[in-house]
Amino acid sequence: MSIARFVSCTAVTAALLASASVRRASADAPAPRVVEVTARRFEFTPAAIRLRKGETVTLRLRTLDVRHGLFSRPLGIDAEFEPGAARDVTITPRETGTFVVICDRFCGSGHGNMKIAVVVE
Ligand SMILES: [Cu+2]
Repeated sequence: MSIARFVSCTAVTAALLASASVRRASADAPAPRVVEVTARRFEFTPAAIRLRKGETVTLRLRTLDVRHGLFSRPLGIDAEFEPGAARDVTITPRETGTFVVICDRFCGSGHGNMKIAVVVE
């Protein structure tokens, strides 16, 4: 094997190893913490959630009765979920503060009270 060919093979091997380790790193990344959120007329459980700024979290949304929504512009949440299936919404809060997350699908007379206080620390 010529020197040039050896160097070329070594470079290709190094590149393959580097890309393999990048793939492995992302595959090994811990799964986001899952926060279960249950909706029913006219409340969410839990009514308050604490998150950490920069932490990726999956909100697993379920409804016990009718279709509900979950909306917060600052947190980037805009989801609708129906009976019979969980809906996952993954977010990474970028700002600290307290955010009011609302149901934005009309679900009855108490709909306006459906809120979650999300505290990002
Ligand atoms: Cu509602």
